[in-house]
Amino acid sequence: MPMIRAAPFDYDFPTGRLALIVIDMQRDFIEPGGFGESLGNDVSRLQAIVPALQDLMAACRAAGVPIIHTRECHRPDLSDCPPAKRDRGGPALRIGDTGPMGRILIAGEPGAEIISALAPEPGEVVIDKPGKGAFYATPFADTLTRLGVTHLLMTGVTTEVCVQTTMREANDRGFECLLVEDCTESYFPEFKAATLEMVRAQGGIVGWTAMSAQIFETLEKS
Ligand code: C5J
Repeated sequence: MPMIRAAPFDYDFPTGRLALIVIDMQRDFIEPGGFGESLGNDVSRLQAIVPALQDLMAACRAAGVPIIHTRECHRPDLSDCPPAKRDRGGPALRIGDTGPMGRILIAGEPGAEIISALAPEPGEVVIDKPGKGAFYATPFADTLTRLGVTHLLMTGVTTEVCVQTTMREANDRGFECLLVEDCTESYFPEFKAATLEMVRAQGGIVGWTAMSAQIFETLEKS
């Protein structure tokens, strides 16, 4: 079986049982005027991973590796948004408020859309999720089962919030997860670094990490 050179050790690359997971590459997190900026963050940091993620998505599409996208968003009536999530911290714009890209983190609004540079292609699954993790209150688990997937390449934003939560949820369900270092980003560089360390510590207690170059190398050979 092909392997990806990864940390803390090589990662199996079972063609046909692998999926690329792209977490929350939405305008609300990545562009000025959205949810991320309303929380006081510098959103330009997240834009830096877009070219590497574009290349990885193109390589996966060419190799027939399915891509599953997620979007963190809520119903327009906010019935799936707990007040604890909406009110905590008193942000300048709360979930459901109207900002420059429509209502913040509401399904169907411009800000909740995936950025155009990483737009899903027809036939790719897009999971709308009300939580930080992609398994909570979504068909994500059923989708992975339907596709026969056992190994997940994890990417997207933010590393220590929705990406890490989803990776931990997946790990608990028996998936083998690899976090792609140059295809994930945080508003806080030290949180990204800590997440990479904690994922691969203790013999890969949550999973693996590797740069996208290692994945391209293996995709080309497989
Ligand atoms: C956050 C996310 N950071 N997608 N969401 O609130 O990580």
